[in-house]
Amino acid sequence: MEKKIRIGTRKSELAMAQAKWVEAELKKLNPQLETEIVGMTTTGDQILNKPLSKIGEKSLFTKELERALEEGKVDMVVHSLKDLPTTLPPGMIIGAICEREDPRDAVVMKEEHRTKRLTCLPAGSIIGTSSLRRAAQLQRRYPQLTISSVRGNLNTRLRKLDTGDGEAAFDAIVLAVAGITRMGWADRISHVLSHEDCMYAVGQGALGLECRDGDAAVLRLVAELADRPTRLSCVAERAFLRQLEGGCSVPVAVRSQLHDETLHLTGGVWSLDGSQEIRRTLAVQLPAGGDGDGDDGDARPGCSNGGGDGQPPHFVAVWAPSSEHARLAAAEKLGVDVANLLLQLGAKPILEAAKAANDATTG
Ligand code: DPM
Repeated sequence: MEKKIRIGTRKSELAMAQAKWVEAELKKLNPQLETEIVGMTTTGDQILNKPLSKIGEKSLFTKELERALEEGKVDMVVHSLKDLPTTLPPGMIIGAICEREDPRDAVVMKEEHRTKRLTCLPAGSIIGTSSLRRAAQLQRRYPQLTISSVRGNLNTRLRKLDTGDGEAAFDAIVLAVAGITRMGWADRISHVLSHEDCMYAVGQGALGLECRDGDAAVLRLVAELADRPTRLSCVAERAFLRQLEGGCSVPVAVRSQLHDETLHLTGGVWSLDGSQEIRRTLAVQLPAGGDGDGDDGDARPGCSNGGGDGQPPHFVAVWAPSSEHARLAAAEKLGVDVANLLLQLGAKPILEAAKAANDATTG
């Protein structure tokens, strides 16, 4: 590729670290490639005083970046996949999902509690998170603890924990292992939460590379960074979320595992206080096909909008080579099936009540 590749990203330290990682991986595979990282501030970065779930607008962290992509000011945008809505604006596509880090959440304790687990904290201890998903699950498992909102970027949150500044004196905060690790703070993790304690967000721990659909050169380039197992899991998770019509404003969580070509997906929904829970697991045996690692083969990046072979062009906005289409269709169906099962079991009123209650309180 002759031209310089401009990589768009938010300006937070985490987002910058993620963009630099992608840039380095691209250069490993293409030593001649010229690249530039373009950092941008988004609406979401400017509203620091409200919990995410209360800001009320989807794509808060992605809109400005997508405009730059559309206008050709950047050639791709690096996102935490969990911040990318399941439906993208027309003309945009997730060209690749990179290998997932540990998708789980972790507890970071205040210094004096460092070696303790959540179970050992005194009643009334304050746990900081503004994720409704974490709050509902933790409240259910640990009713003796108090969950309190904390926002700001990761640096700000850790500082609030360590200095006791701000809205509450937190005893611990809960964050994604992936983010803490990418910031170089893995040593601050007191313990990782099991799936019984807290399932993770859709797409958590994976990076999504958003591109212009039809930009064959860039799609070909990013396809080299795609990780097949991560893509399968994340397509199932995203299909689950889309079918539930969930987002940041409701407590929804997942867990997925790929063992010997069988994909297992657990989905859950909770009331805001965690008192109600619906959680089920389904599995699918993925069809054989493709060429093993599946990322080149007959891949024709950029032709995703009209293969003429009757296949859907992409899966929950994720591009894939046609050698993977049958498996991804199965993964997508798994996500839809788990969502439909939860809906049959009464997920809808729980989600609607959570949405209404969340909208009614002021942030
Ligand atoms: C979304 C949520 C949060 C982020 C909601 C959720 C956490 C918000 C909060 C959709 N995006 O997880 O239920 O704690 O107030 C975000 C983080 C990462 C990506 C930080 C984190 C980490 C990297 C990754 C914010 N987005 O969750 O600790 O998961 O790849």
